Amino acid sequence: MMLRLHDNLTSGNGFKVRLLLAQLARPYQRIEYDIDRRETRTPEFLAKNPNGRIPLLELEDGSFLAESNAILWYLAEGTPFLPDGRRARADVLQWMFFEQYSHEPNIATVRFWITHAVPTTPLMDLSLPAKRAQGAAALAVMDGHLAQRPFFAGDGYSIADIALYAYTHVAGEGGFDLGLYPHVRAWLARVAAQPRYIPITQV
Ligand SMILES: N[C@@H](CCC(=O)N[C@@H](CS)C(=O)NCC(=O)O)C(=O)O
Repeated sequence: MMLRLHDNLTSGNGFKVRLLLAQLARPYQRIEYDIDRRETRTPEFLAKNPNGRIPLLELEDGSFLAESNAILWYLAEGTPFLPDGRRARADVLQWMFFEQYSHEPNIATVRFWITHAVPTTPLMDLSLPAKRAQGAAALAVMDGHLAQRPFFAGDGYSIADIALYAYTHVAGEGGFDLGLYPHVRAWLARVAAQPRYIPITQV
């Protein structure tokens, strides 16, 4: 059986996996879910991923792997997208954990609320200013790191860059001003210039 990606085309988390698969030139089947219609919350999908979220990679043996950054790590093992060396690999993990804790919950969540026209709740109103501030802080941390080096970890482009690129390059859709971060913008251009790069909505 071929790899099968359970996915949504607007999702940056899904895009991480689509981009790496494209750059690895690995064929796969893709199944689209309408997350606004809660298609990942059906009993059938929950049997595949009890956490009810895409991306979800169905492996050749029929088992399922969830969490975008775990999927990146699995696919990149043994390829140039995951560097050798204890320190370089730990640096990749450092930036992927940073992405999931300090970046994605702020930048991706605000983008989702806006682009999916999620009806406002009092909790969203309360948390929006903090999410904007924490998202901006994450972009500033990235800008500082990228002032010193072209990519996030190891000696070149890696899955740390893919993980952080996915929601950074569309941060403007959530109202974040990328004009404030020149080193981030230069890095976005370097990532988009990588061989076999695809845009977020391209399969
Ligand atoms: N930490 C997870 C987050 C996955 C996630 O939030 N997926 C969203 C789309 S980006 C989703 O499936 N939402 C549908 C839902 O929660 O019902 C990852 O990195 O894969």
